[in-house]
Amino acid sequence: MVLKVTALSVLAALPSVIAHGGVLSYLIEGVTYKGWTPYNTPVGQTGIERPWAVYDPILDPMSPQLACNDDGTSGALQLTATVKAGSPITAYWNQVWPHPFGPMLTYLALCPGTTCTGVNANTLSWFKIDQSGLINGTVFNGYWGSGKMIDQNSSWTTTIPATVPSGNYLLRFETIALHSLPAQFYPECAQISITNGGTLAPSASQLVKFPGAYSANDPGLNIDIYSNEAQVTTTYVIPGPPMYGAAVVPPASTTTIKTTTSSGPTQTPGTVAQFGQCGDMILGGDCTNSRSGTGYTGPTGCKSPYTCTVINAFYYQCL
Ligand SMILES: *[C@@H]1O[C@H](CO)[C@@H](O)[C@H](O)[C@H]1NC(C)=O
Ligand SMILES: *[C@@H]1O[C@H](CO)[C@@H](O)[C@H](O)[C@H]1NC(C)=O
Ligand SMILES: [Cu+2]
Repeated sequence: MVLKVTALSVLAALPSVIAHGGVLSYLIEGVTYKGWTPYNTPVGQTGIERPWAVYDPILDPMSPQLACNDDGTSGALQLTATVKAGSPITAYWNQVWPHPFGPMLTYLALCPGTTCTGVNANTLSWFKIDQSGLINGTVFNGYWGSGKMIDQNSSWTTTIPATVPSGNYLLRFETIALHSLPAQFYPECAQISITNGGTLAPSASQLVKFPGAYSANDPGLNIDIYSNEAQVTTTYVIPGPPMYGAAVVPPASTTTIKTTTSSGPTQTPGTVAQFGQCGDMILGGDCTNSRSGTGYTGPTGCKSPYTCTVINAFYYQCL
């Protein structure tokens, strides 16, 4: 009996861990660099990745953790990888990455001085060197950068632009998951020293702070991918600043995606009674595909006349 209870509580604790994650390693010019190992003690950990503690997403675009999924500081035994400008860098997420709906983004930030070690990530100015949003299909069920990342062995490869000046940088890989609102941010950073660089510094309009680069009202973040409108929308505005190196273009005529005010899941009558937990009716109730809460796999639909209502990103209730 005691054993059974223990096993059950372990199972119950698992989904919140395995449902999310982050970058665990990097491949740079044929060399694999171990990343940070969350959930292990920081004592003795060494690697090129900035420390981060848990697999949970960041839900607030103004969180002080948004730069590197931690307090912004380097580890006690922080390392730096050397990489030539023009080279690809691959980041590997824990497998299999569970969130196929949302963009992939990669940023660089130049550190002052001769190393990024000791530099707080929140003080830096970031520029975007790579992004992938809605690749094809509709916002509702299209193919996204994050889906491509999953298809690529839960990895993403970004090429350091050959034009970037040499120096010490933080490299920030980010995947944003849009299966629930608020949007989920998963950023991690590595310290790199770029050699053989070019001469094109980012322009002022391409530089942003984290937090600061995103707002909860950004059309690419305040987006209900389950709305009727999303089912016919084939464009998506990737959040953040204009890309580094992009030609300056006049502002496009407003083709932003409108978001609906009521953002509940599609309502199909079900079996859940008033005040019971419910979930998304379209794709099932798990964290992987549903907007309805981490690890929830129970029945999705509410008994008539109750409505499945968003309480928060992790809990929907029949009200
Ligand atoms: C979207 O792109 C992917 C990868 O290129 C492809 O496999 C898929 O068939 C495309 N889907 C549509 C609807 O075009
Ligand atoms: C897939 O990624 C893992 C790291 O998460 C790596 O160990 C493995 O070699 C990769 N497989 C392929 C085929 O690249
Ligand atoms: Cu998750």
